[in-house]
Amino acid sequence: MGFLQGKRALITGIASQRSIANGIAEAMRREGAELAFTYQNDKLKSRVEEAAAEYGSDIVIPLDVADDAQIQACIAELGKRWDGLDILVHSIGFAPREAIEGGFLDGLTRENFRIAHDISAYSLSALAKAARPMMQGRNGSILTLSYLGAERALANYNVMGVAKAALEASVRYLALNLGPEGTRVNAISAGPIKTLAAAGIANFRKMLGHVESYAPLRRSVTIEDVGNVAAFLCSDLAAGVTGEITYVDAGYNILG
Ligand code: 0WD
Repeated sequence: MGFLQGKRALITGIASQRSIANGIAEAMRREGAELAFTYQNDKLKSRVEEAAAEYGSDIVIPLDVADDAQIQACIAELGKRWDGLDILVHSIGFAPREAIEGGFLDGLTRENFRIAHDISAYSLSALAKAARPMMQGRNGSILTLSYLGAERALANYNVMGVAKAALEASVRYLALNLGPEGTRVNAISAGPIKTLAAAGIANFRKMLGHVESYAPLRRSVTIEDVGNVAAFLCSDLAAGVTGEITYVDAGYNILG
């Protein structure tokens, strides 16, 4: 029996086969969880429906986190199928392209800053708030995805790093707020993985090469590596862990 048997998980952020959310869905399904999915727009609908079918699910709900009404509608829709939710996976991030290339100030505008924070950071708390009634008292677990650029100044990551810092602080405040009702909140800080979101970051291949040469494990990580840790963190095996940022980066973050 898998260690997520009997758990129900909502997975956001599948945009392609390579999405980290796909690795997470695969591991959670393998461990026995029942899954539901969201898709950002009509372009992604059929892709997410295919992925869902692969994981034995027919719950596929539209969700653009930029829209408050869609956040409410998504949870309402989920509530028609499930009477409770055990796991919420937030695997969503976005910043306008010109803000994640060149110097931090080059692509900086009030609007780019707002969008990066709205989509990449605020959406976690907004989803947590909407899902709260469905998650209360179930030893539930919320998980998001962060990156080392939240705490170190990394070339090109720019405003996304500032948004990830807000995301990581949100993890701690959500953990404090939701802990008394039994819900845990954690993040995985993943090493670079070639996905659609990553392709938007200038010099991404160079970053990947650097990790492969210098990380203690001398390799980059895969969506399977991240998926396995995500499944563990959202399971009762991790019942004592909340408010944490867990690195799945082949050890890269420990380098001086
Ligand atoms: O190296 C990497 N790939 C890392 C990614 C290292 C460390 C962390 N991360 C984070 C990302 O910042 C993100 O938070 O992991 C999370 C998942 O990213 P991913 O799997 O690397 O990227 P991708 O497959 O592109 O999925 C992210 C998806 C979007 O994809 P695109 O590329 O189409 O923007 O987030 C979704 C969307 O499907 N997304 C939204 N979903 C709902 N509403 C929205 C939105 N407004 N915007 C983006």
